[in-house]
Amino acid sequence: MKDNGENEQMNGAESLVHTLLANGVDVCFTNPGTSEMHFVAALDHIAGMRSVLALQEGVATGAADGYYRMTGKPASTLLHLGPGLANGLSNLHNAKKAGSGVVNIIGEHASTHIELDAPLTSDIEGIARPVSHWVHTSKSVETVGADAARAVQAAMVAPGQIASLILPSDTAWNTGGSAQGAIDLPSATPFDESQLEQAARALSGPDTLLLLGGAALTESNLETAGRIAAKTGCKLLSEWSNARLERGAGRVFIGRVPYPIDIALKVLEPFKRIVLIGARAPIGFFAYPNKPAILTRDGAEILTLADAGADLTAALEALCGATDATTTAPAHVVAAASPERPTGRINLENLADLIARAIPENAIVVDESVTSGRAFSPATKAAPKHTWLNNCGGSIGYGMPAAIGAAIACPDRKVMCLTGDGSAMYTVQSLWTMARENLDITVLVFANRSYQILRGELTNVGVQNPGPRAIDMLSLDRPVLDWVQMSHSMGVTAVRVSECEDLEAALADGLEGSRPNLIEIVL
Ligand SMILES: Cc1ncc(C[n+]2csc(CCOP(=O)(O)OP(=O)(O)O)c2C)c(N)n1
Repeated sequence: MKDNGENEQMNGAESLVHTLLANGVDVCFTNPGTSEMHFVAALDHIAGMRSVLALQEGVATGAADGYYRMTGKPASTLLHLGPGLANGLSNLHNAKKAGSGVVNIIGEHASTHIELDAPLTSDIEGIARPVSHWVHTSKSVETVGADAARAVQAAMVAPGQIASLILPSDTAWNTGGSAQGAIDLPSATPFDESQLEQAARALSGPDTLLLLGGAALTESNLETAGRIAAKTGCKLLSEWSNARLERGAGRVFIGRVPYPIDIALKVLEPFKRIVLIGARAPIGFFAYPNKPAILTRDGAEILTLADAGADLTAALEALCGATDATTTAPAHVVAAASPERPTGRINLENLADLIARAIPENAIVVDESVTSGRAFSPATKAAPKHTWLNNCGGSIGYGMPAAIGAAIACPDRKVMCLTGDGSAMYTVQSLWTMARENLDITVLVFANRSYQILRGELTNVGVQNPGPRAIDMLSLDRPVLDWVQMSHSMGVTAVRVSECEDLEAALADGLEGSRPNLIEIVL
């Protein structure tokens, strides 16, 4: 970093880059424009920031989400004014719901230019606010460094927040910038100790549930939960969407509250008392005519011991002590097992088995498989140890971008990206970034050539016997999407398979190398 004497010469963009680096933000997922050129120039001559170009902003913001989940520290994004930010909103929404920290740097016109209402002028703060916990526009070059430090601080509020720093181009190009060194980062808030005794008393027997989410799902926290379950007889479940779940042989298995409303109601019906640690009380993903929105039984007693921003390890350990379970062996520890080798035409059951057989030790699995993945959780539970990432905001197009962020965060781990064909089309440009950065990602595209889930949802909302026009709006087969050609055109090798033997061979090939590759699975 330049010393104080040289700060006189530092422009705002340089003070921003130095400050981000000093505060541990050393990756930038970027799609810049003219108003961000000084930031680009600063990245060019200040060493230390890995800059990753994305061809659509949703790729950049989704990658920042995946990166935070795997490192626990924010990446930055560089976005071009209001429209560039707007393209990235969907995956910022997902990141916000996942509790991921992201530092968005959004270019703005020079302050003297805004009043002229040029074509790209927009209400950037207004666009940023719904997906951000913290929004600030730098007022002058002198404050850019301090503003950037506050942005990192805001992004690190547990479990992780979205910080959006808007940088007018004159604050970037003017000199007089001052870099801020490392600042204190916030720590998690304490859990609610006043609920501890009641929570410990509440858990007893199979009609009681310990429901976990967020940072409660690490390997060691799950082990603590397993001890509590063994001692009290309570059931364990996680939320439907988990930002990061550690699973596999040797770990405590935890199921998820199911997505389909009728099944979720059935699974939750038995529980009279529920203790929440890092999770919210279960609600329906959507409202459906004549179905409840609250998924727990009437009169269920629900206690929140710790919300997502609290110290969840401390909460679990305290609960373990209060239930006298500290020396109890954990329940639900999974023994290693592998399904039989399937053969013949691929269907949803043998697909799950093939994936379970292929997951490498220590892999990261990014899951946006939608209906094709309904059997994956039970089938893969005894695979070698791995990390599973779900889409937490329900806005599709998160999978391939999050896989990029995870691969950049963990270059020594294999990443498998499981995605529906409909979902993958939203951020298909991800393939180009995977190729350019030579990331170790194997993408499995489930080509059922339809928005299959919505066919089921038609029935769920009470539409009987949908006609051809309704079905046509949910069909992707006119024309058929050619994933092999698309992938090749962006520099990623690809194969198409429809038989188990071919998928098995393609997975072995793809996972053996360290280059990105794609397998189109025709269902
Ligand atoms: C941004 C966004 N647009 C639309 C939707 C509605 N939606 C939910 S699932 C889905 C289709 C998913 O298709 P695909 O990934 O092929 O999975 P499948 O349903 O076929 O299993 C759509 C369009 C959404 N969730 N998010």
